[in-house]
Amino acid sequence: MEQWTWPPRYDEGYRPADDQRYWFPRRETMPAEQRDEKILERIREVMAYAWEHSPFYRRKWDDAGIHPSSIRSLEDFGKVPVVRKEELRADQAEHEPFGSYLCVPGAEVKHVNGTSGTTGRPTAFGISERDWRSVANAHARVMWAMGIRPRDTVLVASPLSLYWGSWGAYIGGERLGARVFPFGAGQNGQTKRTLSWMRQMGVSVLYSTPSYALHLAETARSEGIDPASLGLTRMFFSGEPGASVPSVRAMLESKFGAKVYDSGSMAEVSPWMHLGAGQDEPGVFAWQDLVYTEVCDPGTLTPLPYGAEGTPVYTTLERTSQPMIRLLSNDLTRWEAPDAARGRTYPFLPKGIYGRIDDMFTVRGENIYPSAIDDVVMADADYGGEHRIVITRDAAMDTLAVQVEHRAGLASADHPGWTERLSARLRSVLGVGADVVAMPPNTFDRTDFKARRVIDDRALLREIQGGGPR
Ligand code: 8LE
Repeated sequence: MEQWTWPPRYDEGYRPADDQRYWFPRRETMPAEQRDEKILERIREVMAYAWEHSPFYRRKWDDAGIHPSSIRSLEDFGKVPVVRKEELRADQAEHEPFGSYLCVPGAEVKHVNGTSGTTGRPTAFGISERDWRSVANAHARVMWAMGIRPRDTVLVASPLSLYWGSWGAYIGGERLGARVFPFGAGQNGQTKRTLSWMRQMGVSVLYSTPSYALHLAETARSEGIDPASLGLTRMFFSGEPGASVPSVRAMLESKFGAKVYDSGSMAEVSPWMHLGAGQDEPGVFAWQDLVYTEVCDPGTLTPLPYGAEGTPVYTTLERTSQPMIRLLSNDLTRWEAPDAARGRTYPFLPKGIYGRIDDMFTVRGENIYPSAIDDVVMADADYGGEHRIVITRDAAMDTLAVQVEHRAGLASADHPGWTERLSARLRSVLGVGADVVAMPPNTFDRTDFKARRVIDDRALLREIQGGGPR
């Protein structure tokens, strides 16, 4: 049952006893150095496979003077050039519809997903049946680590369309033996209907984005329903920072009275839950035997040691249709060495993924992530449910303003004191001041999916000044 081979083989009939902590005890708890030896073997196999089947990788590595047989250590592997999303997009435009990194005959592609395509050309994911099953098995394993069991009913409350997030959660829950409920999200009036279906079906586990769960809680309140009465025991999230942002996590836990788990990397490297399931604590493990994760310097792209902060670079070890070999995420995180005290001997990302490097901005020399601002304002007792982060250029100096909804019932006489308090807290956390502006409750749109809270006037300014959009 517990095999670890290339290409992957899974026993579809296997399921641990309910009280077993690990789905695959050996793979999850083996000494990390032993696992690394196996990972190197696997990487060599995956690279040899891609070399044989993909003109994209062969060309790329040829240009860099690399052959799979020259990779003799994980350090050697760290020198293999990264793949950027733009390259995948360009390759797909040239080699419709799945790109020359598709390593199986087109007829073997049985599932199509894709990027939403809000920026640039959308990318299609062509997934073979074998890969679909590998992802289902991997996700079942990570969801097991979150404490999800066959007795659970799992509600998928993200869009069931091109988005791999929803399908990954769905097939993982199904493989685990739970009852799965593909309700989706994003249609008119759907949030209220979600609430009534949740109650009727006795949903015990929710999957969505953190923002949508908060929206769901708010909608429940406006319907006179206490979200804690919905009966959720667990909630797991992906798609955006939140589940490992302390105040967002605390808000989710307290509103729903349920345990919160973070997960998620990028759809391209599904099983995307290979970053997932902390130990009833914020943060995620990097399940290295599923997708090998390196944290690299964002400038030089060289791998960084444990303890460092950098950008994750991912390599799928179980994908055969569109394997990703050193895909650059352009996200930011910090990672820690495996610690046997955690049970699973995987590296640990204590704050999960903070956000995208592109979303980071610099005000008076300080690098600021929107998720750090979320953490401060959402921890406040008078926070009303949404906020916006506005960056403007004022006389050649970048300034930061945060418009924050206050809770209903906060007297207007209390607004100045409140905004000053928030401003002081932001200053102490971010190192720069921010103008905080009090806004009435329900000023801003809520999201069914991923939040977009940053309004960057400087980008507009650059565009007007002729630089064009970045
Ligand atoms: C912080 C992982 C998935 C399927 O849920 C997803 O959102 O994939 P997608 O649409 O390719 O978007 C990937 C990006 O979402 C990442 O690069 C990262 O910026 C963000 N993201 C996904 N999960 C998390 C996340 N950011 N924490 C997460 N748990």
